[in-house]
Amino acid sequence: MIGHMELQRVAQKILPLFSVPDLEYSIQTYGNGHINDTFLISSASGHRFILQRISPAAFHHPDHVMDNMMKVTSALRGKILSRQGDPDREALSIIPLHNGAPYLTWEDGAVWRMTKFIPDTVSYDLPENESIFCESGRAFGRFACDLADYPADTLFETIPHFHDTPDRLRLFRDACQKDAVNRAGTCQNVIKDYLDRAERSSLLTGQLENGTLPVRVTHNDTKLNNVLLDSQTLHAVCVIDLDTVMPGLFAYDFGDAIRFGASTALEDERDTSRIHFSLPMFKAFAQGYLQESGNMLSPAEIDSLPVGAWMMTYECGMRFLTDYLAGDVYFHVASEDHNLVRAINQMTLLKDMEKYEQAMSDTVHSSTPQA
Ligand code: ADP
Ligand code: GN1
Ligand code: MG
Repeated sequence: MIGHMELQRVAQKILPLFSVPDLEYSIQTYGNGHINDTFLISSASGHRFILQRISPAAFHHPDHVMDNMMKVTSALRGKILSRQGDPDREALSIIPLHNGAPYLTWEDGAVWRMTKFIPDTVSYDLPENESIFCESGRAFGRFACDLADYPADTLFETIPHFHDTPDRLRLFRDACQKDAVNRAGTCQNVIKDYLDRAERSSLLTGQLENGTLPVRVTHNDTKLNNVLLDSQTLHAVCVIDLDTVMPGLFAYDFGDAIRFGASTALEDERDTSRIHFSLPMFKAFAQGYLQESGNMLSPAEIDSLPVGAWMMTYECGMRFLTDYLAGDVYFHVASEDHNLVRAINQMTLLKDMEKYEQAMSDTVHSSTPQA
């Protein structure tokens, strides 16, 4: 893995190749993403940009990521303009290189891209109140509507089988068996918790395969910190982190947002007594999401939303545990047991969530606008 100093050095070196107005910029690491390397680029005259190295560990075809990103941002800009919005604030804007190319491929093969920094916004790792989470629901609901007429089959699958939970289970079983860095012995209980739930892993993929649930254009990584809110009004401004926009199910987007934001604790909280499922937060997100998108969801899709919450929590926890067993090759980690802590955290949340299945179902039905 490339070190931090080396990344800064490359960032410094490639900066003049991008079409930015000033000659001198400071570079600082930015944000709390687990995948890409993100830098804030600022000049004395006040120009700011986001420079990112797309993670080669996560994305094996960064050209596909950029192709999707260009298509999706252009479609979103069209929708934003048609409702008299501000496309430079409500959508990501790609800054090309001086030679017109939309991104840079560095000598080691890694892809770097630049976007306009969207000023006067905040992103949260935990919703401070229900209205913040409701706004995030609105943002993803609007995102779903804005891309509803976009042909999903023209987008690349930037990570094949990304939310194919049975496939994630297969990779998890492989990692348990290989036990590449001799860690399986230390976490048998949590491994068992995940394996005990294997039977439910195909609930969504089964309905996708038999046509009960339609393929949609989805974001697939709907964490609260992938939405920027206006720092004054706290209204949702822009959905970011478009690397995994591809064909998927609405249940994935709804579910992943719930997994992250309807927990009373951060994803890497170690003290399991602090981790609970929050039904009020679930309600807030469901209301925001369904107010915006409810009219276009089929009855089967509405029914699938609580299943999505369960599935995304199960799947993400299993992905953390798989990465722990493989020696931390995918997610950024800050300590040796970071991925294990996250996997235990997600399992704790999942067990609590399992008590609320009926309440979740009642909530999505009562939050859906009547036709
Ligand atoms: P990752 O895939 O690693 O999560 P993101 O694209 O989500 O990377 O970026 C990481 C963080 O950087 C975001 O959570 C957000 O706080 C910030 N960020 C990214 N793009 C922008 C932007 N255009 N304007 C302002 N902040 C941004
Ligand atoms: C990653 O990129 P970021 O930090 O927004 C991951 C998601 C996980 C999430 C868990 C491309 O999201 O799938 O749910 O971490 N993104 C990718 O925090 O794997
Ligand atoms: Mg992100």
